[in-house]
Amino acid sequence: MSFYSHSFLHGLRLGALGVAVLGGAVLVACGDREEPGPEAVADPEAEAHPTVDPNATPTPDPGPATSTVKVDLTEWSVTPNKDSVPAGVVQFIADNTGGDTHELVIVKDGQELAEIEGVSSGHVQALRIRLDPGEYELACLIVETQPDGTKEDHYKLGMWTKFDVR
Ligand SMILES: [Cu+2]
Repeated sequence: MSFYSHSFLHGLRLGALGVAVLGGAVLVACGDREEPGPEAVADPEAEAHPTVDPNATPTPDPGPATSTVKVDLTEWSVTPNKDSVPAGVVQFIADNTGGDTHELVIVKDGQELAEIEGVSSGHVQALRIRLDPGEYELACLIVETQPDGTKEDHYKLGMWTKFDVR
């Protein structure tokens, strides 16, 4: 039963979010922290998409972008060229203008919806994702361990910003 619930919700989530990563692997967070159970059924994200067929195959391509957001990644900031877009298919272009490797993660309610991993210094990579209205975060979640053992947590150093979809 609990396995069924989890698969059901996962299907909803994938169905609701068509994610395509250009030039990279498709990666969709599964929400591991969520314990399947009665409370998971009340997931507001799932309830927001009651018409999605739980048996539907995830759409690998969300379709053409309705908005494009260029996101500058550097030490230690994530700076989109706009702080909100209308709901729809958003193309994020991550531009690493810094010296370290960074990533761009789209976060909603503490869940990683999609990410562009490992953007090297001086490189640009894009992804498209369908986003519903709401408050999101754009973040780099890389944590590096230095030779002396200290951690360099990009998020804690400031690599995140709020992003609104209206
Ligand atoms: Cu970073």
